[in-house]
Amino acid sequence: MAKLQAILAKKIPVWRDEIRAVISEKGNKVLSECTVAQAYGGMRGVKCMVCDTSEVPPDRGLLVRDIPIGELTDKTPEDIFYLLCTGELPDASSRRALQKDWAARAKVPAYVWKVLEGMPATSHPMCMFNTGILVMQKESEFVKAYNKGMPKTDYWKPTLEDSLNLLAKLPTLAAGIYRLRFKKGKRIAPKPGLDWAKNYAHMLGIKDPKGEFADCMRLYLVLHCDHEGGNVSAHVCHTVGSALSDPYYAVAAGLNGLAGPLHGLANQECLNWILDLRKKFKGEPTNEQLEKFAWDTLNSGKVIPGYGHAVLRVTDPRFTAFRDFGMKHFPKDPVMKMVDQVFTIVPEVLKKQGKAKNPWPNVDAGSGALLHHYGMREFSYYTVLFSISRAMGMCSQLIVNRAIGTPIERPKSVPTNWIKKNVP
Ligand code: NMX
Ligand code: MLT
Repeated sequence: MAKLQAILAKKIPVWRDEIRAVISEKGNKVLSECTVAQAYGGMRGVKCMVCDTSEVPPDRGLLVRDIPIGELTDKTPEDIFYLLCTGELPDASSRRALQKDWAARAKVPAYVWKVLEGMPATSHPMCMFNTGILVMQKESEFVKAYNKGMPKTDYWKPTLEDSLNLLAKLPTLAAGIYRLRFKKGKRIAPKPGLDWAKNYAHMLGIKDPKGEFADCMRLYLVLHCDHEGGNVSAHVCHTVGSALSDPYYAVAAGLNGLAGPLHGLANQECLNWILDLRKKFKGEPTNEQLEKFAWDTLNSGKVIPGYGHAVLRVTDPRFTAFRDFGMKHFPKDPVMKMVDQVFTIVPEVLKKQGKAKNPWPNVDAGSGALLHHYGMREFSYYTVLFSISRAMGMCSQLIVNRAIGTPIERPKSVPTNWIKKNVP
């Protein structure tokens, strides 16, 4: 991908100088403290890593390279990947170049399908997706160049190459898994000339006479792109990548974290929760019934999926963008209406309960309603969609980290006895 490579080659020496200067000027200054409660509590709020691709200020939500995600909702995933990697939105010719590049690399090797076809018919689509990525590890250009003894300063180049190869194939892989796992018929080949998101929609084979579903896929792939460096999937990917494991290993590792119900799997859980609610009350519940259902969930020791966040303290702008899309295209859809009704009731319930630090909806609270509307009703597939997009964030973080020479991740742990003895 000559254009992206060229712009990175220009920017990377500048980033390296900038970081060297920051470390030399502020290297001994304290960024954050870590209390005993934080060490036991998932390191919440401890500022101890750097991520330049995106940031999540608790009161604003996702900024991709300083641009609020709400201002990027009309972009394509190609725009977003370019922005994540370089800090700039592409011009039309750079966007087209990336589209063409991805299209040229989109074919998934035949051996991948053989492995996936051999998996149990009840395998979770996330397990199939991550297996598909891992099986392709043998293609890694990073491994080849590393084994030849490339200099450290070049690590980012084959990392970019692996990232482009991998990202280009993800829609083909994901669509093939959808059709295989849910018995939708033969795989549909990518169509020349279509961009990443449109091709994905095309290969899924969902009826789309007005092109609205393809636009929904575009939005989906844009909104889930990245969420700074500390979320489970990004952090895992970074840690694995810091051992110089190649992007196939690192991204698959990160996505295994995204497959957890407290992280990306919440989107499947969330729609289930809403549909259970509809089933229980045989249609739209009253506000009182909804409130009681929310309390019953909490009192049974479960979380309300799609609500709360480890960093955010406001309504997630990604939720707002999905809700706006749904309200624009199908305001009367019964599930969409329920997403809205839940939004009016659940934050108040969570506030009353007083446990969750953030009572507001996160990205997963409304995304499933859109897919449900367009006829994609296989909930266990929803996190795969999240994954295709989030792989852009993980890959761009890997590229930047290799470029700036981030060392192996190795924080210090201490035993409980050490804390008892040494912390006054
Ligand atoms: N429903 C019920 N209880 C909650 C919720 C919720 N939605 N959110 C937080 N809490 C509880 C949490 O379980 C904890 O309880 P306890 O003290 O008994 O352990 C307490 O409130 C304090 O938790 P927080 O500090 O507010 O949240 P934390 O940073 O630990 O966790 C999440 C963040 C996102 C894991 C949590 O809010 C949650 O489990 N939400 C529901 C699952 C979800 O929507 N996950 C998707 C997140 C976005 N994504 O895509 O990754
Ligand atoms: C994400 O998009 O990764 C989630 O909102 C989780 C997080 O940021 O912790």
